[in-house]
Amino acid sequence: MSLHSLQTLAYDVERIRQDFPILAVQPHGKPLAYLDNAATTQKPRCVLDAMMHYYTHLHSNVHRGVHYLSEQATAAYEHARDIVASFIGARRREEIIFTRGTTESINLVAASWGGAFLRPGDEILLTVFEHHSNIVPWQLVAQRTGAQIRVVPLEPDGSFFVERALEAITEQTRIVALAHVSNVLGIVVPVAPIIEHAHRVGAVVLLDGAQAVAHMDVDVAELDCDFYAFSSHKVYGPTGIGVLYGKAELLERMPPYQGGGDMIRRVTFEHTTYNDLPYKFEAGTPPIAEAVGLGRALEYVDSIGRAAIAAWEEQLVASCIEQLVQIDGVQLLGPERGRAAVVAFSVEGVHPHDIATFLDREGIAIRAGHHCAQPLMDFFGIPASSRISVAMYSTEEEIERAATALRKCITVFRF
Ligand code: 7TS
Repeated sequence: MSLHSLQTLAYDVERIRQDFPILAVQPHGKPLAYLDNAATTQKPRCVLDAMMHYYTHLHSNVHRGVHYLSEQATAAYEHARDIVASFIGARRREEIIFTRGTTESINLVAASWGGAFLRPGDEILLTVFEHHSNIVPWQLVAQRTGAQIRVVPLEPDGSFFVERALEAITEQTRIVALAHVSNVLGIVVPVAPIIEHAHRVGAVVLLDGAQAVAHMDVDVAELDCDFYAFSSHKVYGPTGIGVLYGKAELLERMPPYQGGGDMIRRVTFEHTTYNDLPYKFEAGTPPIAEAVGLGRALEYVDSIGRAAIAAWEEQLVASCIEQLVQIDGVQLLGPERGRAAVVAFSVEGVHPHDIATFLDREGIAIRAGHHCAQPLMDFFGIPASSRISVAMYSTEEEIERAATALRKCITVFRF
């Protein structure tokens, strides 16, 4: 028996589901099938408890008081940083910066690194499947600096060829910013050769890990990426907090992103000196309870096991694709293999919003829209698509319910 089958045999999804109180909600009187996990994941009770415990026992502001609660809060906040560092394999805790989410992490790099180091004629390399949050910050900094945006195209069958990315990296490339996992195509991008080649020409690499960290092992030191961004709420943690990993030597050379309390060492009206990493990039009172919640979420993920979760989700995605491609008129976006927890599709003659609304009446939550990837929708020549995305608590039964409801929906709506 393969390691995968052994892992999924041992996987007790019903026990895991017990940890997520929200899964008991019954939309329209139907059992909830929450299949919109790429938008955000649900939270296990231990995360909610950790945040409640923080507010009922530890809360104060961090890094500024000598009193008991301030020390407790600071310890809890900084412990969360250690958990994050260890979760993504950062060598040093100062390389972990807490932000509001993936979006802010990317904006930070674009504004600070981009603002300081990009010059007219420099190239920023993106891919056609980037989320808007990995496009617009680069457009803003390109306008400011005169740098150019270049885009790695896709093959018509939706697959992404590493060769295309390698070809697009030139002597002018200063940064390659790309999704580790696409939130529409679901593909796990083979980033290693891209990172290696980018480094050869002296470019840095930012990976948008928003759709990766909940579904696979991520080791930033092994990847050797320069920046890695992700959001807590997509990995079972609270909203309002995210992470930017950056190599210390780069972060040291970058100017602050925002000014305010905590990020300074000494302020006069004439001159300000900045705090050490990571505080130089954490202006103002940070999301303390959220950091505690995120830390607990990552511990929870590791208590289930990332390999076990990946194996479970892989089976669900394979089954989902198998069922969808058999439905007349369903067009899968992206390749059938090499993907993480996301399955987007279009249906000939039926609008994605009608599909999502129809499924909602059955208690099934899926996403319909452009998924904040309008350039990719343009590439496929469609305004929107539907998307099923799974998490550690998803079940085969939920996938079957979605496929059955989709079949029913198509017969109702197509004429
Ligand atoms: N990058 C990718 C690849 C994403 O999927 C998302 C959110 C973001 C960045 C932005 O993350 P945020 O937490 O800062 O908002 N993606 C989605 C989605 O696919 N549906 O809703 C949000």
